[in-house]
Amino acid sequence: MTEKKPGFFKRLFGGEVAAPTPVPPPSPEPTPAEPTAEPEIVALVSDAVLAEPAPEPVEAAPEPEDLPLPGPPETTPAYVEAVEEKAAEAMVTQMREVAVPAAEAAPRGWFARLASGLKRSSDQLTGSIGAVFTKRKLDNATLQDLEDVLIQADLGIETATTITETLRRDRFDRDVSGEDVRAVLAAEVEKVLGPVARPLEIAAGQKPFIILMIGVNGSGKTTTIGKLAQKYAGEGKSVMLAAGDTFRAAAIEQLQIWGDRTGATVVSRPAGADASGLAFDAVTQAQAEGRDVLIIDTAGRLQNRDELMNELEKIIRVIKKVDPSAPHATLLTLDATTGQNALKQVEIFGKRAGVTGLVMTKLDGTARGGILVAIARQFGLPVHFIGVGEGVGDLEPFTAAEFAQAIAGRD
Ligand SMILES: Nc1nc2c(ncn2[C@@H]2O[C@H](COP(=O)(O)OP(=O)(O)OP(=O)(O)O)[C@@H](O)[C@H]2O)c(=O)[nH]1
Ligand SMILES: [Mg+2]
Repeated sequence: MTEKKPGFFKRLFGGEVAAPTPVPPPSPEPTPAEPTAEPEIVALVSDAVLAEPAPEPVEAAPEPEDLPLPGPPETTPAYVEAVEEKAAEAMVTQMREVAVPAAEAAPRGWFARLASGLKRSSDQLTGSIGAVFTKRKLDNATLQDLEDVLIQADLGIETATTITETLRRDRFDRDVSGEDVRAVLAAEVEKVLGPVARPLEIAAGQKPFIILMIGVNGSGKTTTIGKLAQKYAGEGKSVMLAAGDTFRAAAIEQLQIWGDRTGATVVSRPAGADASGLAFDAVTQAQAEGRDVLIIDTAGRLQNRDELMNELEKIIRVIKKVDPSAPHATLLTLDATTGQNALKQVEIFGKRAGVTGLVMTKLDGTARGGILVAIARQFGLPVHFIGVGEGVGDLEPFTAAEFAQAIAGRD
């Protein structure tokens, strides 16, 4: 994953990164009401379908009474449910089998881990910049090519324009190296990200400090909760987790595993229970037990599913009934691989749920880390943490200078 892949320039223009069209790509994430859209499940369905022996060629058309039941088996609710259950079981088994992952990453320096996490983004960007700036004096065509590269890297049109205009002003008609451009890029990215790189302060007087974790399906909410539980428990805080994703199969057990790993108490209700009721219980219990931190998980939901966003608003209303000042932090997890759709997620979750801060996950698995710059410029919301891996140690406080250096491929 961290190895430099050949042909990134081709991939850039060949389609791995979306073309700079204002139309957001369809979200890769499923909706809770459409269980077949779950990526792992889709994969399992395809595997199951692929694993089936190819039908024998038939000599003659079968009589109507010999025809199989109508509809392909993978579309029947029972089949989908069985596949979903299998996928959930597999995930939980995998989580149980894997020892706390990536604690082993801890001895490596923070910048090294960030740089290796962001390598795909920086390789793509710096490789493309290098390709544009081969033996060329800085002219209009080069600047145009550079602007295209920066836009394709999801940095946003304004940042792309600022960088090219800075170069035009300072270096026009002169030899410019890739390194010169990367320095300007890093400086501009840092300027945009500086104001949003703000730590999540756990107010000492606020007990319990209640964090609500929200986001689209699979964006990394539960994993981030596990990482945060580890961090706060490590600081000597008493942590409680609430299994507010009462919808998805195995979500409760997934959180319980994180509770076991980190020593945090997990409050849960049976699957299918009302999520706001669970939130009410959890806040009440955390108050009664004098916990320092309560982190509430929620089911993944697409921002355009109105009824699911209503449910989220209800969860927040119910939390406020117990503690009117809560939630003290409403964190939106954004999957960096989503690209441009993340902008819509921030906009709508922000309006409906009053997002107070962002966590960007999976920066290690994408060439699209530049989207964070576009989000910062457009919304100015604090970015508290970034996820650079699946392990418990792979959550880092967000710092602008390091991120800027790493994404620009500078050491
Ligand atoms: N590479 C990488 N994987 C991550 C990161 N954060 C989470 N993941 C993985 O992403 C997948 C989904 O993470 P979850 O934490 O279950 O996501 P979620 O938002 O709780 O998902 P739902 O509850 O289904 O909405 C898991 O396989 C995680 O291990 C990260 O920073 N880097
Ligand atoms: Mg989850």
